[in-house]
Amino acid sequence: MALPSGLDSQIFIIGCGISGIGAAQKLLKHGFSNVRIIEATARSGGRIRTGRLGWSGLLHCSSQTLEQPALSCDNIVEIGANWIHGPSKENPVFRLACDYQLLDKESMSEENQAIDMGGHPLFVPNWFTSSGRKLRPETMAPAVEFFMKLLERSQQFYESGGEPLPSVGEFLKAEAERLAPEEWKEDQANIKIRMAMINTLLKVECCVSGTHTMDDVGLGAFGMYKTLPGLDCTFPGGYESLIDHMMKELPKDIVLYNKPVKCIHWNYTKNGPDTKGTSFPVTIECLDGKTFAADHVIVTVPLGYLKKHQDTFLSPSLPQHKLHSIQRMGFGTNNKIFLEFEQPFWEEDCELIYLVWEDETDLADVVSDVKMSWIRKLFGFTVLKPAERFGNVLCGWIAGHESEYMETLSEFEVLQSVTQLLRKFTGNPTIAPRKLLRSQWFHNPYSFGSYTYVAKGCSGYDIDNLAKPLPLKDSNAKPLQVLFAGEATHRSFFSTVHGALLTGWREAERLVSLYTPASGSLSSKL
Ligand code: 6YU
Repeated sequence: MALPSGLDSQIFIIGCGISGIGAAQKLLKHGFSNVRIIEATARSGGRIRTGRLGWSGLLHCSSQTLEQPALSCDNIVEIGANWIHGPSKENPVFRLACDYQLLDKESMSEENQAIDMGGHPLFVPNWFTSSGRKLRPETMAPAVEFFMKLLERSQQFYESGGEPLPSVGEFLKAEAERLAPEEWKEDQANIKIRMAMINTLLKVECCVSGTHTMDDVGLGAFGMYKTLPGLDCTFPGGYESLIDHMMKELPKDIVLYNKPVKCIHWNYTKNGPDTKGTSFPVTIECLDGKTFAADHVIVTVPLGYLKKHQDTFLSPSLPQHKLHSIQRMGFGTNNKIFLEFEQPFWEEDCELIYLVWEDETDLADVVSDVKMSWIRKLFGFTVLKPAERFGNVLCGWIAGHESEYMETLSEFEVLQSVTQLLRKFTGNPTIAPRKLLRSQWFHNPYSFGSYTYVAKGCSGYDIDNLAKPLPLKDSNAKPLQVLFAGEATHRSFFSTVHGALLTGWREAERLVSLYTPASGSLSSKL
């Protein structure tokens, strides 16, 4: 077998999100010299995307503007990833952000790193109902506490097995209906409104998991997702400041932008004028007809893209077990709707606004008529803090098919619906947001949704299957032709930025250990 020459191997990375950038960084650090990233769009960052409310087009705060955040970073909004989930030493995104000095002091403090909220930070809430009432914390806090305990229980089946129902949604609803009457028997007057609140909390979970309904999320695998300690924090200069810093460490011309890859031909030997007589096992075919010969390709495209193009993105097609795992795994939509107000209508310390529909006492986290009632799926708003930096800005959250339908409406139509909603819930007929910006992740042709969840009937083996490189181990063909990274390929941290980064590093390391860097020849591991 003709062996590639090691550190001068032609390595292409498909996708310039954080996993692709991380893979490139690691490969270059280990001495690989022919590394290129092919990106479909005109920008780096993928699902890390910082925009500005009130600007046409998306801009991001560059690292230079960090020195004067109050003036030049105002109106920053995160269209994609928002928080570092679990910012503590074990989190590679937190470590990078600290190294680049991108976080404020409080986020980096030992106290914040030690706080462990199990993935559900306790925001200071305000509750509004569909009859324009504001509810008191004493009325609503027990519903939140009750629901959090059920959620914790639903995560335990991963370790213990024996899950009584197939999905998280079915379990949460059955247990809430069974236990609530007993739990609140001394407080009959509030049972109905608390059940309506549980409905709202189910919609919150749809956003957290990035799914249409919690009935689609597998109960047995729910606890596979691991949280890290640390109080979730944001980037004062925008999440894209992290991408900016990482990109500065790469050679200037490493990325080929605006080059969607159409097909990866593997187990395909190409000898041509541009390959200088060498034979390469992989040819990358771009949509514009351009081709690139490669020894190795690291694929980092989102699972949503793979689902959509599973039959054509690789040739020969993906092996059956990999295809089945791609089909089984979940990839859903979570969108944001940013609104700016002249004056806040929420309390000064409020961090989260819940909307509770008083008529939703039967537990269901989907709406019956998406076109007419999509707005009911929007569970509420987080408040962008501090107001001196962001202005009076709320971020509305909406998941599922209702969210996908929202994307098809004009900004004006969305603004109208949200304004009506707010007037109804606050009882104030004059409330009028003055700016709106919403994300549209489902209609993004290079993601087709927001992030991965472990769907009903799916397990960690599906994630492992997806991550397995091609050709499979028992083949005699050249090894590690196509490798798979991206958030969907991390067993414990899928759906996160740190998960994505770790997978980029993992696949780069797989190539590093294939070669012996010192001699530039294949290592004894083969
Ligand atoms: C996090 C958070 N967060 C909100 C929203 C979204 C996401 N995430 P990329 O897609 O970045 O890169 C691939 C590139 O490939 C891309 O540039 C494409 O253009 C390109 N490409 C595609 N096709 C191509 C082709 N054919 N040719 C060439 N190029 C091509 N994560 O840590 N904190 O707050 C959020 C959030 C609205 C959309 C998030 C968050 C997810 C991250 O953004 C995401 O994982 C990474 O950026 C992905 O990087 P990548 O490199 O893999 O792909 C119990 C339990 C439940 C489990 N869930 C827990 C919840 C945790 C997630 N929460 C998220 C919440 C928010 C708010």
